[in-house]
Parts: sequence; C-alpha cells; structure tokens
Amino acid sequence: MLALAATLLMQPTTQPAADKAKDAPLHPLVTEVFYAVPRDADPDQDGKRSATGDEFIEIVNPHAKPINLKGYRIADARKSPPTDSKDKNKAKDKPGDQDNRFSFTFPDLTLQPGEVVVLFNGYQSSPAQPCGTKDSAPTKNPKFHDAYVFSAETRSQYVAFSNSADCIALYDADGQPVECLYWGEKQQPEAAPRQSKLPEARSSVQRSSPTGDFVPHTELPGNDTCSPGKFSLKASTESTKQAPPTAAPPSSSSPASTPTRQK
Ligand SMILES: [Ca+2]
Ligand SMILES: [Ca+2]
Repeated sequence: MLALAATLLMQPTTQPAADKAKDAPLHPLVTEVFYAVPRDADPDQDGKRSATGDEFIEIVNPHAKPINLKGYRIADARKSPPTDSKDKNKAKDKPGDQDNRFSFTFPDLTLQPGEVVVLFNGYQSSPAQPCGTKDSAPTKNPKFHDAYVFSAETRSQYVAFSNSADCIALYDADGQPVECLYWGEKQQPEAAPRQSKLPEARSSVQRSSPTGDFVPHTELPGNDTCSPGKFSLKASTESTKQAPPTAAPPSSSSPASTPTRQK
C-alpha cells in the first residue's frame, strides 16, 4: 500500500519531464560568425573597414514555426585574469577586460521560418539602413538579402571578439545557454546543448548546411569573404515538410538535451 502510494507520488515528477522535452522551445540557430575582419572587408556596407565595428553574427530560424527573439541574448566569453605570459600580453592589449564583454539582448521581433538576422558590433560604424538596436527592431533590409539587421552600437573598441581565442554564446529569454561557439585554444566553451568549434579563417566562418560544421566562408560555393543576411535552409525545410512539427514523435528515445536538432 505504502509502496503503491510512493509510486503514484513519484509519477508526477517524471511525467512532466517527458512532456517538457516534447514541447521544448524552438531556438534560432547561429549560422555565420565574422570574428577576424580582414583589411579589405566591409560587411556592414558603410564604406569603411572597421576591425571591431564590422564584426557580425548571423542567426536563422531553422524551424517550421515562428520564433520571437525578445530577450534572447548574445554574449562573448567572460574574461578571466591572465594566468600565463601569453594572456598577460592580451591583457595589455585589452585593458579593463572585465567590463568589455560583448552583450546584446534582442527586442521584440518575430522571426518567421527561414528568416535571417544579422547583428553587427557597430563600433564607430553605421550598417546600411534599416538597422535596429536593442530598443527597436528594424524592417527587412534589402541590402542584406531582406534579413533583419541590428547594430549592438558598442562604445569601446575593446568590446570585440578576440581574433585568437574567444567564445560566443546564445542565451534564451530565461538566460539559459542554447548554443556556444568557440575558437582558439584557451577558451572554455559555455555549457550549452549545441557546441561548435569555429575554424581559423581570413574570412567569416559559416555553417556548410543547417546541420553542418562551420567552415571558412571562402571554401563555400561563391568563394565570398562573407554573406551577412544570406543562408540557405533548403535541406532542413525539406525535412520539416516530411515530418510535420504537430506529429507525435515515433519514439521518445532521443535525448532531452537535443530537442531542437533536426536531420
Ligand atoms: Ca564597415
Ligand atoms: Ca550568411
């Protein structure tokens, strides 16, 4: 009797966990990062190259349902005190690193399936209009393949991604990390369900497909340095057509930590 009561009491704690996995929120996907801007590049199209201001991150809604970006945040690594001589040199280059963390929180903007967002660093730069900020979402920008373009409007040249080693994380509106991208040797990736190590490149790095690894952009068809606002979702759109999101999953064997992964 007591054992039965215990079993009944146990059930409510396990059942919602399964439901939670099934109804897991759909998150946007980071598809391109430009963390080391070469001399001849001007991705934000303001007529001048800025080592900091032209840095950008591109994200896409890879799902068959809309996603509201409100409260999603992109930030780079927490800067830790130098522990060896190499890091000391880096600290010299970047005084006051603790205060120089890149962080941008999106305003209210609904991304329809396949729609793209580009977030520029914006230090002493003015991306081609229309361009949104943390306070207001823009309309679609025809100069960037009809993507939604934002500027983080950073005020310091030190609020930048490190060319040698850094980590960028995407957090949901509850502050939970959903994706981490890291490069170089010394950065510890943020614990996130989706992790990608970015290659070194004298161009941006972009996913080879919605589920593919990041590769130097110059190795992709077209041989371009970067493509802010442009990302093809063909493969994943086809797969979501084959498996409607309303259909019950054939089994619950997939791990709860990767609910957004699509083939
Ligand atoms: Ca520029
Ligand atoms: Ca792109």
